[in-house]
Amino acid sequence: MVDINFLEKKATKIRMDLLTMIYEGKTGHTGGALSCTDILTTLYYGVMNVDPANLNWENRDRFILSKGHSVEGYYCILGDKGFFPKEELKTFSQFGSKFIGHPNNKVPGVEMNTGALGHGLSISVGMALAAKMDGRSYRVFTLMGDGEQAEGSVWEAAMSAAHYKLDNLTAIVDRNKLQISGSTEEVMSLDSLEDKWRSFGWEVIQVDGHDYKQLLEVLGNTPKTKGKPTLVMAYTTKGKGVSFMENVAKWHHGVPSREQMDMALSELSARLGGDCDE
Ligand SMILES: Cc1ncc(C[n+]2csc(CCOP(=O)(O)OP(=O)(O)O)c2C)c(N)n1
Ligand SMILES: [Mg+2]
Repeated sequence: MVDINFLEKKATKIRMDLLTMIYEGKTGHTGGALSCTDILTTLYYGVMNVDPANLNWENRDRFILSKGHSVEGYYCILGDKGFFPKEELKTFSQFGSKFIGHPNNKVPGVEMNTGALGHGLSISVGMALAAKMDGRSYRVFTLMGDGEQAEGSVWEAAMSAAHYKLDNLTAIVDRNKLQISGSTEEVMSLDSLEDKWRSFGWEVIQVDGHDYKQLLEVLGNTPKTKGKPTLVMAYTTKGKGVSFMENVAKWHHGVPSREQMDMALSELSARLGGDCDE
């Protein structure tokens, strides 16, 4: 099993990289990208079976970033894993770059274009169903936002995943309780979200979305119940890792000033304890 300290350091570096990308690209969904960094790091360095040298390997695990606006950490991880030269990320959000502000499948490692919320789960259901039909053992993971739960298409997909007994499908909700313009409870109340998923026939597991041990244990061992898709409700903090961005709705989409960048990078580098190379 992958070392927890390794994951923690890796996630901290990914946070520093994604902030730099947003600062240099002068645009980005900062809060949501920081919110899901630990989930993505755990998936890509500790759980999923993917091979950057063999993009079309039929048995690779699939990942769909349904909350596509939080693309920055995802690109940084794919670059770090060697899906493309990291240098290319310097073109983020520039005219003509394939590294646009939402995932697109011109980027090696990205399975599907996303960004219009509410579609990642439907695509994932198709991929999981295809695995069952073809007798393949790969798993399918998708990450949704909690604001995204207001999309009706999420629930059509949820219903069909249970109907087809897609236990090779794991959906994660980044439960940071904020969406674009304020709290999820104010914009579209969700509680009890766990009960909703359970009533749709899913196995529901709650985790602390910043606790690598819990994430590894749960994401590494789905399905818990044969014949049921799994919903991992990951409780997170939007803007996690940068004190002045945490739980502040306006950082949903925001570019730090030079001074704010320096503060953010110094907070994060303090967590590395002097280890900046690995
Ligand atoms: C179909 C659709 N409607 C609206 C938007 C605009 N939008 C972008 S992000 C966002 C809020 C998403 O909130 P949440 O899912 O909670 O994401 P997170 O908090 O993780 O950033 C909205 C409404 C969109 N991308 N797609
Ligand atoms: Mg949210």
